[in-house]
Amino acid sequence: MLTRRNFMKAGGVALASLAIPSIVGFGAPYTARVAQIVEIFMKSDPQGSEVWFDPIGVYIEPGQTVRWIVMDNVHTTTAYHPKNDMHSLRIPEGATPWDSGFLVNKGDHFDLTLTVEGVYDYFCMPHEQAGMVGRIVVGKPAGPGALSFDYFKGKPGTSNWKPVPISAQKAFPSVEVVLKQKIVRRG
Ligand SMILES: [Cu+2]
Repeated sequence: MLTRRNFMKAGGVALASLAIPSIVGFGAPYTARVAQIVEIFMKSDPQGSEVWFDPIGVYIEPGQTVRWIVMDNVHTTTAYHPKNDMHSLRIPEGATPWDSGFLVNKGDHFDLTLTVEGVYDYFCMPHEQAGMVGRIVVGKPAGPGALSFDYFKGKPGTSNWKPVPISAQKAFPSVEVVLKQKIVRRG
């Protein structure tokens, strides 16, 4: 029989290191906190002139799941990766790129579990030029997403990569701010 004491011996320490009270709130029971999914809402004003991810920056532990949810308008969550229409690489080299495709109806969502540590930059396909981008830091910040937007200039095999538009560059929260605040809302 698995007593509470044995359970704590078996997994208590590892579970404790995954708990992030600042993201999930202090009221949740211990076990619920460990499994918490971090939600990112995809928003728009009624005219569609203002569009954004809320929050725009999040910090998670390796193995945690992020869920993007449509509130208004039509959006995608798409990794900065050459496999996505030759966009420049801004997720860790060892990570799998994602593209949700169009999420159309309110409540439509896309889940992603991130295990490779590093910085993950992503955009919304129809709204990248409007600055609809976001940043996730998983564990230790590292990889291309932690570098400048033009880090690949002159490197072999990257001449057809699309740089992040200036309007979108300006929207990203810095890695430092994401690490400090854990959840970053649009300024
Ligand atoms: Cu969008």
